[in-house]
Amino acid sequence: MRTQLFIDGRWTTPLEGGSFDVLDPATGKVIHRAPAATAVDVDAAVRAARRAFDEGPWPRMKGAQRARYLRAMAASVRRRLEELATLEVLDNGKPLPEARWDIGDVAGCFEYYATLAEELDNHDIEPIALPDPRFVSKAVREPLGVAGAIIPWNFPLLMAAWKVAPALAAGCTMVLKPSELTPLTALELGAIAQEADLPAGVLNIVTGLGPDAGQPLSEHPGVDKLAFTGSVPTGAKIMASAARDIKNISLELGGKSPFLIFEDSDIEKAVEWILFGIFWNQGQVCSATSRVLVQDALHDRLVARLVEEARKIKIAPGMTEGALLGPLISHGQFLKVRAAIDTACTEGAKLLCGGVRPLGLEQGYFMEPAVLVDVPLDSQAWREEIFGPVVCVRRFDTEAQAVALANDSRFGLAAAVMSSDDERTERVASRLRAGIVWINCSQPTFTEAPWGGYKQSGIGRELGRWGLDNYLETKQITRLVDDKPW
Ligand code: TXE
Repeated sequence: MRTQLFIDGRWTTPLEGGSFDVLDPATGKVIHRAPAATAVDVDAAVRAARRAFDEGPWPRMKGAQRARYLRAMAASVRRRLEELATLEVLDNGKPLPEARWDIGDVAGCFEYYATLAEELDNHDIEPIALPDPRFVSKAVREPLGVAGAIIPWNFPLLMAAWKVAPALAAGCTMVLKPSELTPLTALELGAIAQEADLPAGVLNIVTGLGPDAGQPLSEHPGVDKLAFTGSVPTGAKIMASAARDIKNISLELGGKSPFLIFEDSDIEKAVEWILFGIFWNQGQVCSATSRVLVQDALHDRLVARLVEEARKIKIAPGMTEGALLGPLISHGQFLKVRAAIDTACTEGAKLLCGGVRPLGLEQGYFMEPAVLVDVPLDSQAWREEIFGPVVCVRRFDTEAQAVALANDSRFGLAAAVMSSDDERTERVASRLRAGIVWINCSQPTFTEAPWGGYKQSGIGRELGRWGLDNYLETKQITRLVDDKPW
């Protein structure tokens, strides 16, 4: 486990010498003291990234050349898959098989953007047809500059990859600020960059607290672009910092995603996808389908089966064989989720199961999966992101009512719909105000497809070619070719 920051290709001790505790959420015990960056370290990291961008070869290399570094990083991640997955379990608490998927996806993300970097060599110049024959014009795509990435704790290394891989593919340089709750695997990216011989300053990693390290990064005038995933209040602060000197921003800010289940759905499949859609990663997923809307005729039977299956979920530390639900990330998150359940019950909802610490697992931040029904529409539980293993279920009558209930939210990240009528699912999908709509499933995520939200769920799209566009500027170059007098 690393005790230093990664700045300008070297491991460096924080200039003010601080560190912070890293806890294992399965035990609540301190497992490491990570380096705590402050504004001076962030400044050194941004200067290194600036130099690497302004003077270094990185932004001027052919995409194919950058792709070789990205592929080397992917290979290094694959070589270390087991080690990184274990570290992720220790730091985040998630079950080991999920951590293995995440790390496999990290390697896949670097490989995918390596391919896009290669393709960029053929698509970086686009001729523009002009109505005036005295001019020829072209649009050129160029790297945007120095990017600052601030990421959360729910998918620690994967969230880093979603930003680092496209930024580097585009030719940007980057300063990455992981969450203080999960700094371990992100720091390993420094070693992975070294193994791949990445030029100094192209990727810099500063771990530390939000106000001490994140804020100076978001305010630094040497940063051209900010990419953030996290909460709405922090996203708003980052947007305000960016506004000071008009930095480019992309924000992914969570949601309150609906899952519409029509009465012609297969009840067993519906239960299976609801369970995965909300209890995967302990419900700490920005796209979690936390509001389930079930058509009247199916509602009672479905709720009964849901509770039956939720009770069977094996809750255990992430390294335990067969564990399906690990601990929540922190004591603070446990209390926040517990408070959300209590408030829901005082507001009129009924708790059918869960929401308590399982017997025998009192040490960590474990919670039994909770099912809430009759959740009032104006309650906090229905409206605000809980970010834990809590599903809210309501009934609906007509398709129009279901769509209206689904769209009645300040968020719009994801939504899901299930029905055996394909015309209906297509119709509903087109009416849902969300950046991602799953039909007859919930949560499958592909590096190739755009990811991001409507409304307060954010600005911009990650993944796919949209993710690369996040880190590119477009320049118009127009030449006068016929200088006869005008
Ligand atoms: O998020 P924060 P927290 C939601 C979820 C969760 C809640 C709070 O509902 O319960 O947010 O989680 C850095 N300037 N999501 O407190 O504060 C911080 O260090 C710059 C949804 O962990 O948004 C971390 O690296 N940076 C979500 C990152 O911001 C600052 C995933 C995220 O932390 C900062 C996680 C500041 N002033 C939580 N303050 C999703 N969209 O997936 C903090 N940070």
